[in-house]
Amino acid sequence: MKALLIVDVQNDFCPGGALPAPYGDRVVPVINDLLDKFPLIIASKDWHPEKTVHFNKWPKHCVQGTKGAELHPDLKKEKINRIVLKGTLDQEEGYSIFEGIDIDLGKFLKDNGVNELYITGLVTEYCVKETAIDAVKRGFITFVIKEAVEGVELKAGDVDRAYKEMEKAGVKIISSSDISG
Ligand code: VGL
Repeated sequence: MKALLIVDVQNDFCPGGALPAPYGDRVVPVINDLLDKFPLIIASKDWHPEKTVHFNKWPKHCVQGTKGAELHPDLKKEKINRIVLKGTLDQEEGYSIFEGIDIDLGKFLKDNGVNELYITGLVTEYCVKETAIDAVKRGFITFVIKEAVEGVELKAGDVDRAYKEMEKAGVKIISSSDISG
């Protein structure tokens, strides 16, 4: 069985947010169009405390309970089966969705018969990449849907390097039109 993962499609990672992917909001309609093709949909939220080691590296973003931490308003949230919060502790980075606190996601997916993961969301070079590589390590057949992810591209070439790293790790990069169902 396949599942869709929606990584951190939150206001702070979209234009106008605290740590925006320049075109972050473009993923929203693409993801919305995919929702009916998946029997199981998990979304993550970066959910940081006010003070965390994570903010030594990054501008303050996705602070628990703030507007910036909310999912993008146009995302069809009613189709999401579970929401996983991550990066919740002050000594934690929380890039991979498998580090979320609410459930042991790897176990939950396996218990539900999931063997294929389709990854979407924000941002390509960090949480998407870490989640995808983590998924391969945990034995899932892992796809990243290229129209459904966006990067921040802090340095020119970062997004390309992230794709190469994911492919090297065994992640398959696909187009949303490749998905049946
Ligand atoms: C992310 C940078 C810092 C992400 C989170 O969601 O990809 N990127 N924190």
